Amino acid sequence: MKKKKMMQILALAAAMAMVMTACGDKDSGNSQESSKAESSDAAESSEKAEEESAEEDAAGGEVAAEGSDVTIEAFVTNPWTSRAPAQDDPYEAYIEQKFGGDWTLTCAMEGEGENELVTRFTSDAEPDLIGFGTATQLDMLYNEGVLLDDWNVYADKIPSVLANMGDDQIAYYTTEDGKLKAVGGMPGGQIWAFMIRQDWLDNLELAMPTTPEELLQVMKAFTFNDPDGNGVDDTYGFTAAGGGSGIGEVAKLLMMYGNPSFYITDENTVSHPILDGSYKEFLDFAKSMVDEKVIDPDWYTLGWDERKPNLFQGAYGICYYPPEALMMETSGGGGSESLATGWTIMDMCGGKLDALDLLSETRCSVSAKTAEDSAKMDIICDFLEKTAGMSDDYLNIRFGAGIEEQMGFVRNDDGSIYAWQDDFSNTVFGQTNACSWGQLIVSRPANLTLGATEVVDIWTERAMKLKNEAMEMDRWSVNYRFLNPDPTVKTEAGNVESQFVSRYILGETDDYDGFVENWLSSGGQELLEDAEQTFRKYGLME
Ligand SMILES: [Ca+2]
Ligand SMILES: [Ca+2]
Repeated sequence: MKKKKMMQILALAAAMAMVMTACGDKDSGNSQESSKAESSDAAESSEKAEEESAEEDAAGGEVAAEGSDVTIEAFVTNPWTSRAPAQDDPYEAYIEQKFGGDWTLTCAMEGEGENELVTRFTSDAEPDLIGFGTATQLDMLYNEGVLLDDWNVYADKIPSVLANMGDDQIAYYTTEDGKLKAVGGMPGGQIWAFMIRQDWLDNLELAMPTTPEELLQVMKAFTFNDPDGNGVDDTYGFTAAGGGSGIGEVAKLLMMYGNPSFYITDENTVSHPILDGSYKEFLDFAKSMVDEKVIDPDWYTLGWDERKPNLFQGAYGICYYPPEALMMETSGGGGSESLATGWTIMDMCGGKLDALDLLSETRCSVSAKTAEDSAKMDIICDFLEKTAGMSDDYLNIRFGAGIEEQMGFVRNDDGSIYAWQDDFSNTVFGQTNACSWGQLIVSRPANLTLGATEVVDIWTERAMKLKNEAMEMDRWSVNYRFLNPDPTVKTEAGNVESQFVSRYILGETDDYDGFVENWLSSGGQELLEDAEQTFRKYGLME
């Protein structure tokens, strides 16, 4: 079982690394970063007594459903789900028994979601219900006119879905002429924060840093003053997992100095950290960190997974990580229990954390052909409505409660929910289909916590406490989360940025003004204009 857990966590980490890489872009408001981090972010339990009967019911439903002439193919492109569905899928049986129809699930290969969808639509074999991993995939098909034109038509069948999405998310998916392109779960992704070792601060009699200068001093002490008191030079102030393709979490230090992306100034104009100078301050801090050797020297090359053993063994004094995932993964990775209480949320040293996610991790729609079939739409709307929010059907499908052994959830008096998965290899992160089906309807409300044991342990206690603290932190304006620029332009400008950042930090160039010009002419100016247009479209600026 230990080994299984480890495998699970490794799989998690791999998925996360993928996400982090994919999210090198700070402009992608709705980004996957959080979501993927789901890996880290992951997480999210029932009455065992119900399990057996549920299984029997499900099995009975399957028999009946296979006889149904209403077939519904669900198709998901989220990178978490890129594997073949299990045989004799109990989730499929549960859904068929609950909602009717003969369902099947198709998971796109990792990174191939867009291509596979295009192929399906162009060969007249479009799936019915599609869970899009990115808004770009949704827009591509919606703009081709091959998806349901307007979900508002079904408003009376999915009131809970629309209520849970929230006004901002609905606005994001609403076209200029008032049509709703897609539906999603509750807004939110993994909650990330800078984490710091309070026990090391205490050992060295240091206070929580509150400015970048103090932070650098703390990083030095964490690197050179034996903060863990073992007499060995075996610690670093900071860590990142650049994976050879970027600066990783170092980029998040920008948030000490200013907005992480495009924003509306006090003068009602649009600006960006690259243009307002805060980016330069961040670069200088990052360069000092590297020059002073207070960050793991492998920070630029280590992948997300490769860095984990050191992280779990307590080699780092500061990291950028979802606190919930840090607790869960450190526990699963064999970290000392002292790390459960050692890690705490770091002050942002004059800055703020990034805005909470505006969107849910997946957005769903149906093909235009499916929309013409009222029998299919009745079943699909019933499925979406009854799995909205944190309903029992949602928790069962998303976390296997009542469907698989060793999984369940508890509703606490304060409204929070604790979901537990006793065997990670057989859970939402692992080999069953909970993750895949769940990705159609995924929501990550902050009051949902996931643990590895039915009884809440120290790691889970800390995870909940730290997540709640992170939720209370000051955050930069959410406006940038509405941005959805042309992906080609964003990529081009992003490449110019990441190349310069690496060279600047490594001391190969100091031509910041030249970089700004290059960035503007390589898509930055277009992104600036897109941002202003978007802010005006949503009524965020005059
Ligand atoms: Ca079926
Ligand atoms: Ca030491």
